[in-house]
This record gives sequence, structure tokens and C-alpha cells, in this order.
Amino acid sequence: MMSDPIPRLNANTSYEYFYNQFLVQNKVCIFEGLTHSWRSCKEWQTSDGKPNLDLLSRLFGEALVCVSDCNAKYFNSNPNQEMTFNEYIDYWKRVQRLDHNYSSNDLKILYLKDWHFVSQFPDYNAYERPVYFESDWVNEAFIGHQLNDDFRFVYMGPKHSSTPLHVDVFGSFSWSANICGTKKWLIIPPGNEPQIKALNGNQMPHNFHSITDSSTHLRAMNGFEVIQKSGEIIFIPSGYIHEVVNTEDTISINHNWFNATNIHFIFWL
Ligand SMILES: O=C(O)CCC(=O)C(=O)O
Ligand SMILES: [Fe+2]
Repeated sequence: MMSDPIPRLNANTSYEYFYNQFLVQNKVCIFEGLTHSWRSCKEWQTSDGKPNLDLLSRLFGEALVCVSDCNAKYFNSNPNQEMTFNEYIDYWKRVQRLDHNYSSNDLKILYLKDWHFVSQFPDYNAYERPVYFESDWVNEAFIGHQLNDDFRFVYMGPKHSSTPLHVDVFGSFSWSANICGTKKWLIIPPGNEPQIKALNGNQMPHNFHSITDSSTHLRAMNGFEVIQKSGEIIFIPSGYIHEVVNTEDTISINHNWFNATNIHFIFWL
């Protein structure tokens, strides 16, 4: 793996420093130690750091969720299906019993993505948005207004669940906090789309790793891989091209947002 060049920040970092060095300069970083007090960190994992599937299903089992099939392709994404959260937890337990051995059976890799958890459970208070990410014009404009949408999500899935190569919605920033588990991110700075397409018959690949000699090409584009551990929050700036694999059973919370520092990146469909 390539060396990890990502600055690690923590609760001692001033907002001004983060603002000037990372928001304004549109650079990736990781925060450690901001999630200890979150209710989700205390309740959603067992003492050995695994998702607490029984408790989650008791709390949220009736909710309808949207699940992606990670091995199937649907345009540049994965096909989705709706199910109850209980059905998803039953699937996840089957995967765990088979020790994530997908190849010897018909089990798909299903990933619960883009769950508008806060909208569905407004009183649960699963987490507090860190101060670094508070200046958020998207969610201020959307939440409780006529647009009735938000960009605050929970993701959860077994080991090997993944998100294909993409740039975030409208060119927004994102932050993503691991409640439990580990993610491997592959990240490429903005502006490299033409080079990436040139390596893949003039189309964006579903997955950068599938390209021949991908590590050499990644280096040539100043791209890198980074492991995000439990309790860490990664900041993905505007326009960065990225793909993600959960290397353990993982639960994460993420927001997309923009403010004065990246408004010039934003495009509206
Ligand atoms: O965790 C994932 O699978 C994808 C998250 C992501 O793409 C993001 O936070 O921008
Ligand atoms: Fe993303």
C-alpha cells in the first residue's frame, strides 16, 4: 500500500486552523477523538467493537431502508432494493455466520447506504455534528424547508461492502465518521477525470482497482489510499474522486455540505 500522507487532527485543533488549512485549501484530513461521547458510539457497538446488531434491530427494526447490491452494476452505481431494517439485520447475521464467505454461497454483498437516519429518528440524538463542520449552507437550506430533504446519512454494511468510484453530490464536501469498523479509501485529487477515463476506454471505471497497474497510475495522479479506523472522521474536500471498501463490519455517519469556502465548486443539476 502507498504511504498515508493524511494529516491527523484532534479536538485541540482550532476552527481557524482547520478552516484555513483544509476547507480553504480543499485538502483531505482525518480527525481523531471527536466521537467518544456520541450515543451511537456507546450503544451501536459491542465491547469488542462489532456492530451491536441485536440492539440496532430492537431500536430501529421497523424502519424502511434502501440497500445496494455491491457486486452488481447499475449505470455508474449499484442497484438498490428496499427492505425493513430487521430484514437487513437478518441478512447481516447470515453473512456473519458464514464468516463473510460470499463465494461458497449465493449471498450478495448488501450495503445499507444513504439512510436519512436523523430525519427518521429525530429524537434519538445519535451524534453531535463537530464544530469544524458546522458552517453548513446545504442542511440549513434544506432541513425543515419546502425542499424537505437533507444530506445527513448513516451507512452500515458487512466486511467487503463498498462504494464505487464517484465524486460527491453537487461537488459538496463530505465528512464521514466511523462508529465501528474500518474503511479503506482510495482518493484522487480533483481534475484527474480525463486521465482516469483515458485508462478505461474513455469512461469512468466503476472501480479504480480494476484498472491495470492501478497503483502506478494512482501515484502519477497524486492519489493515495488511507485506512480510516473506528472513531476517526475523514474530511473529503470538494471534487475529490474516491472509492471506499469496508474492511470490517462497519457503521458510519456522514454529511455532505458546502459553505463560503467551496461554493465555487458547487454545480446544481
Ligand atoms: O462509506 C462509504 O461507503 C462511502 C462514503 C462516501 O463516499 C463519502 O462519505 O463521501
Ligand atoms: Fe463520497
